[in-house]
Amino acid sequence: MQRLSTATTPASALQHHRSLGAPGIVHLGLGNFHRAHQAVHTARALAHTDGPWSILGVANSSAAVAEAMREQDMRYGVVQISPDETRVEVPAVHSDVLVAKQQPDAVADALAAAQTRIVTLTITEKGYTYSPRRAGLDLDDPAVQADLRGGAPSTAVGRLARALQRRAATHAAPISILSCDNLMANGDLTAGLVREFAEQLPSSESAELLAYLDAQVSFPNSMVDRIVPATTDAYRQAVAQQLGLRDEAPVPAEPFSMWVMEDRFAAGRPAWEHGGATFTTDVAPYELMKLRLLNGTHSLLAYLGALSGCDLIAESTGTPNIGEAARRVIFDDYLPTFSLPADIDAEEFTAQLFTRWANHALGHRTRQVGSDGSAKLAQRVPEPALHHLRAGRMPHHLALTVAAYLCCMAPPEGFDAGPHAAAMADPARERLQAAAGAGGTTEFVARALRDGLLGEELAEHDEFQRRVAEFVDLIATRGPAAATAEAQQ
Ligand code: CS2
Repeated sequence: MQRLSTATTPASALQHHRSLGAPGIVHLGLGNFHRAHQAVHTARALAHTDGPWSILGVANSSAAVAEAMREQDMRYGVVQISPDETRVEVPAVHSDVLVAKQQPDAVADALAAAQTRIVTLTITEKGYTYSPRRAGLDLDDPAVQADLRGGAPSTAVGRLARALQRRAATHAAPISILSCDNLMANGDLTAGLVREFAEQLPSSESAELLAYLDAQVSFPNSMVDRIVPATTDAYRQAVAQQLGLRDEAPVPAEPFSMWVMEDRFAAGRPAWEHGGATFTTDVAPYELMKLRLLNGTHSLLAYLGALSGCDLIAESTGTPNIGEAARRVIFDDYLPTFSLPADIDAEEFTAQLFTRWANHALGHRTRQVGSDGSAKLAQRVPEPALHHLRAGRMPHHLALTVAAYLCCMAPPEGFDAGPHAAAMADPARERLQAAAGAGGTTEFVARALRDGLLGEELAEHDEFQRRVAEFVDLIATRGPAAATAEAQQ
């Protein structure tokens, strides 16, 4: 079978037929999410309005996708999966790809180039070297310290700050840094981290960078939403079936996609409004809706699902006691904590979420959503939990979410969390297991929460800790269904 390439892509699958303009966008984090989200919206925008906005995609360390894309003239299929249809589209919007670990200088040059006018980021929550304990840049992280000392940076914040320093010292051209990760006020957060990095530099360097940041760099906030599972052979086969071509880098995705951002671009932008994105002056209500209703509930579905033997989010959603727990966490614990955007109806949005989660054909796995909970939960649970606790109410299903996470990471003695929990990757797993080793459940939960997992205020909340500990014990002794029944009383 022929390989996907410029010559073989059928016109009917191409999202965009123009020749590519200059790489005005450098993207950090060449993962599936970027390739099925910003790349697709950008291709649609370029199909409508041409411009110097091709994307230079930068993978952090893994070379596999970059190599496959190179062999395919930067092309790959986005395999859109709904229960009754599979469609393949080829965005064809990348002009080149790099791997930061292998080509650090080329990445630094690209970020510093005057023609680069936007840097987009999908580096995942843990890629920001953010410390919830410090509520800022993790200055205890050896990688951050190394980046501050100099040499080729290895953290995203270090890489951005060093590139911006170079821009400041050379052409000083304006640029926008657009975070597309699931973090509250992701633009403000990124700006704050880069500034903190700048403040740690020797004073003359620091002053120059801070002045450039103030004058020439914008950090718009954005909300991104599309469920994008990991690639498997099934998706390679789907491209083979649909296009009759071999694609070694396809990306599966649900049909739904949403992108809402602030229109604060220091050096222009693609006509994303023609590519399905929405511009607004206030992204916060969309971020809150997304992070709490979708991502927060997703975590509950992942952990309770994994503990109940579900491989897929769709199975977990379809398990009655877990589906009901998802409904309760939405209506009792998340929805009362913020105001929805004016154009969104709670019932409709929630019904749509359940339909999206129930998409079996997508094959979205509990282990994928459950991975890196130590970085994700901090964005999803503490603020809404504190909202209720400060008013004297216990958010039972948020406590249950945290308990289910802890049971997946550090299963209590004699409790088998099962293969899906065991397969969840998390940098905090070892620490949590060590914390579980000594003392009873209450001490374990206290130690785990004080580890910086959910910020200080929640970690010190005795009642919340106790409720989490009760759920951990219930899950371990009587199983997750007993815990959901208890939470629903
Ligand atoms: C998920 C998200 O893995 C996770 O934590 O909650 O990746 C989710 O699928 C996306 O944010 C959907 O937009």
